[in-house]
Amino acid sequence: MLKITKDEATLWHRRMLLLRRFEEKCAELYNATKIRGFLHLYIGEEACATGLIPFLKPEDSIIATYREHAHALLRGVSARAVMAEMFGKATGCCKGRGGSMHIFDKSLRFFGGNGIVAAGLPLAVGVALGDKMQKRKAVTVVFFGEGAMAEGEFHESMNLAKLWKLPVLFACENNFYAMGTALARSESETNLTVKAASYHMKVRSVDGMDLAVTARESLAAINEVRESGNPQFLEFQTYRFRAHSMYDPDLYRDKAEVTEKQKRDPILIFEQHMREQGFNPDEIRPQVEASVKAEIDDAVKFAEESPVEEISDLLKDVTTPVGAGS
Ligand SMILES: Cc1ncc(C[n+]2csc(CCOP(=O)(O)OP(=O)(O)O)c2C)c(N)n1
Repeated sequence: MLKITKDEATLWHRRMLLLRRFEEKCAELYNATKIRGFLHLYIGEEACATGLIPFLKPEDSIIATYREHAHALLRGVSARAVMAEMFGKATGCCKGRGGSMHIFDKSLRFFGGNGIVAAGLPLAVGVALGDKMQKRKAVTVVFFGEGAMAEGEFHESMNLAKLWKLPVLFACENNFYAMGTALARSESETNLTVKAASYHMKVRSVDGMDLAVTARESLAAINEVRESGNPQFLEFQTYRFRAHSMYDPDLYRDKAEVTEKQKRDPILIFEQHMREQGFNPDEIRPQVEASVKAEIDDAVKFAEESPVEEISDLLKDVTTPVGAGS
């Protein structure tokens, strides 16, 4: 791992701890029925987005899936705006109309949050095409699960991105399960980089549990996409520690498998790196935990106290098809 300072180590450590604690709080609030609808947690996968998003520039764009709370927070959507959105409150980033799966912030070029598997890929191609046509030198990153690679949209998007030379970084978060379906049960080719390489773009497959690796490889990929203006494919091999969603009884995998994978918790792996660099995480952690807790408590209080949207605003921002109604 590259040498980093104590302040840098603390910052990266805090980023992952914020995501972990934020989502643990979301699970608690979901069970208390404060958060309704669907809720998909990213717990276990934190090193993927944490190793990538901080390296993006303001002019770059991000598109994610329904498992996107972490991505939004890392991009700078405030914990208040994300939490209020999940509560369905008017102060949420989408006025409470989107909920957990549709976190969106145009000002940060964070274009969702999307409930449809693989739907973010063609959106990313469109955003990158728009940038290219308007001569803006920017990178579009699209995050998706390996389940999206069994969809036609994956192939159409990869094909057009390469054919039209678009600066898209296809970032696959391979947690080896698409809902209850293990990779080998849904893919004839389980080596995802083989599929991606058939589109003649540079591919990488990296350990998605080790922040030192995800950060190094993501930075390289982002720089190369920016400089070349061409797409690339980056696979993070990762694992989700929680069920697919809060509704999922998680019966398709052995508990022993989950326990085994939890030994490679990305936060613990990073703490080991901290020790190797001469910093004691046990000394740093209490302060970081306290500041993370304060940020989350503030977000929950804000969401609790915020109003829901006025009924009179129900049709505001709703597009009426031409010719419909009177
Ligand atoms: C087009 C489409 N088909 C099916 C679903 C139902 N569905 C929701 S999540 C999911 C699994 C997706 O797995 P993956 O892409 O690997 O992402 P992960 O949930 O593992 O992050 C499926 C099949 C959907 N939302 N959209």
